[in-house]
Amino acid sequence: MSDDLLALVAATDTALATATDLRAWDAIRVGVLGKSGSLTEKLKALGALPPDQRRERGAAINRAKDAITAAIETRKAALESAALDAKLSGERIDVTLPPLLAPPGLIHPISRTMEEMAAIFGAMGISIAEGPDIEDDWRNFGALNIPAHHSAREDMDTFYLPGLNGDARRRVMRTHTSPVQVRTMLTQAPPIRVIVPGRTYRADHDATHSPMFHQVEGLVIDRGITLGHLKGCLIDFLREFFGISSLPVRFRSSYFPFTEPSMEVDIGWNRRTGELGGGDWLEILGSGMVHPKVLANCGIDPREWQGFAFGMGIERVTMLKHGIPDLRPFYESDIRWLRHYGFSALAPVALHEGV
Ligand code: 2U9
Repeated sequence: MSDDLLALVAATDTALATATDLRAWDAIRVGVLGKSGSLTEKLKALGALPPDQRRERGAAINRAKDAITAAIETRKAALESAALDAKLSGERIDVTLPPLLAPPGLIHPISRTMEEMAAIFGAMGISIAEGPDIEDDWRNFGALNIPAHHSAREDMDTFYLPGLNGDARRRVMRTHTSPVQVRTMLTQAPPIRVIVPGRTYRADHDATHSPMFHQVEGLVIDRGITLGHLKGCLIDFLREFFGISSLPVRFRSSYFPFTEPSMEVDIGWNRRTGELGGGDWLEILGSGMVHPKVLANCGIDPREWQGFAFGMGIERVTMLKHGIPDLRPFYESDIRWLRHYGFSALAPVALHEGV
């Protein structure tokens, strides 16, 4: 390469090194390779050379052009990457801020009720247990003192599934969350204090029944547990949950195979207006002292340990608390319904504010 071309390559390198932005870089590119650029002018001058010098000079100019083009592209990539880094470091995003344009997501009333229950019972020292939706016959019925051919099995309109991998025993979609308490007793030594919120299934479908609904059940086992503990726990829960400190609560004797004695629990409400606290009674949950046979079935000695249990429908208490008139929209994912009855994700349950 001749001296003038070497000098041009070196001068371009020096100029590129001093270019600090893409505008300065482009001015250098145009000054060398543009229509009237210094290298373009040298190409134009080729025509004036005698043919024997033209070929050698042409090849040398092309080599210089290749070197200059490579230097220009390398510098461009470096400047672009520096510009991107500068832009990104100036654009810090606070991902914890609520979205400005999209409407915020809402918490479904079922989830909200479960969270409120977790907070209220949690403050009493009761924790949450979970288990599978598909169970075996023994955990859903047998262990709970509901023998084969017992009417409770028909009452619950059970969905059955065939056994797995050639197992002849049919499986059941759990008709209540009680099998989770059975699992808890079989795997944990007492004392036990759990609530079990979750999906349950019964072959029932009309305006007030859904084949899938939600329950929360509770189980407290310790030495010397009495009906007094059951009553105190449930009265406190109901008054806290409905936000009425003087809510009337009544215990009425009943029958369940898994508890003895058993009680239905009613709260005061106004039959005409639906308002809570009034002079009529509304059944809201079931409860009782865990049947000694159930404790024994689950490996717990009923002479040493006693317990109480309760169960309620989550949809039912949610409808009552918020004046929701119809069960069906709970499962329809209609955004208009959710906007009306949903809860802000940014205002989670806070016991000290009341739930
Ligand atoms: C074990 C021992 C005892 C759970 C209980 C009820 C009473 C009850 C119903 C209320 C409305 C279900 O959603 S509902 O249809 N539940 O009345 N449930 S005592 O007793 C248990 C559970 C597990 C091991």
